Amino acid sequence: MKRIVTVQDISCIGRCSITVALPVISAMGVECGILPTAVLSNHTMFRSFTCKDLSDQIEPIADTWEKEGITFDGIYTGYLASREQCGQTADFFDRFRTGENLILVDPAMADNGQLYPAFDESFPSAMAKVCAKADVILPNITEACLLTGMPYRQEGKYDETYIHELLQRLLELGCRTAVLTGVSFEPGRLGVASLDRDGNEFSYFTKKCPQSYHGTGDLYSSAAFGGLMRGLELGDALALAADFVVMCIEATADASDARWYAAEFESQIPWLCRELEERMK
Ligand code: PXL
Repeated sequence: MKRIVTVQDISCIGRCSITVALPVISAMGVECGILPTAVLSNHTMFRSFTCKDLSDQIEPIADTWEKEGITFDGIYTGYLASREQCGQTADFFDRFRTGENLILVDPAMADNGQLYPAFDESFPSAMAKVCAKADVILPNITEACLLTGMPYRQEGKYDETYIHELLQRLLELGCRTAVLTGVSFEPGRLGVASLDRDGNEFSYFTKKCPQSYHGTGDLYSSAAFGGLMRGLELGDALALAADFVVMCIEATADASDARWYAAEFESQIPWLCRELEERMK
């Protein structure tokens, strides 16, 4: 069985980061180690939150893993709590990269044209250095603009040329493959577009659900990474993750006790497992 480590926070309530990555990646048949960067009472889209920064734990944990000879087939990073942690994460890549493992960075820091509340304007340049060391990065359009300095354009106000330029600028950060999430060229359709250093392009669109819930970006990255770890081609992994997120959003919208602050993914885990096996054939 493949073993990965995911580096992101624990938000105790609000289904995001590690409380999404761990169940989703485990269910996909991949051992999921965790390196928690912070413990929050809940994610930062609530009116209030507590945050205990765990930066001082990252190095001793990494030292111990190195001493124990622990290795990873993949490293997946999400929300990082500070600029300092971006530097620590880049160092972690240098220590645990083997040449064969896959490093995926979801620069979770912004959405809908705005940085998340816990960050200031200096954060994106620190995250860009983490992206530079990744094999695959998975920003949304807001994050891609903050990483590259390109102007942010809302849905309906951009075309394929804009998305292609964003992807090219993301590759210039240093990563091997850039995947943009939340791309829409026509009403009612939403999807992803990717470009790699060899010029290979891919895009995949699903119906656009009218609802939106927090944590769907983390569900997307976790499922895509799980698929990649199980040997799916990039395009197949991106498509599986997109279909999974639609299933989760629809299940949440149908639930009588749906919570505004998170997408209900648990009920869709059996679908994800079945579909993964099917698409691996
Ligand atoms: O879903 C991304 C995420 C992860 N972790 C924390 C967050 C958010 C988004 O707001 O606040 C703490």
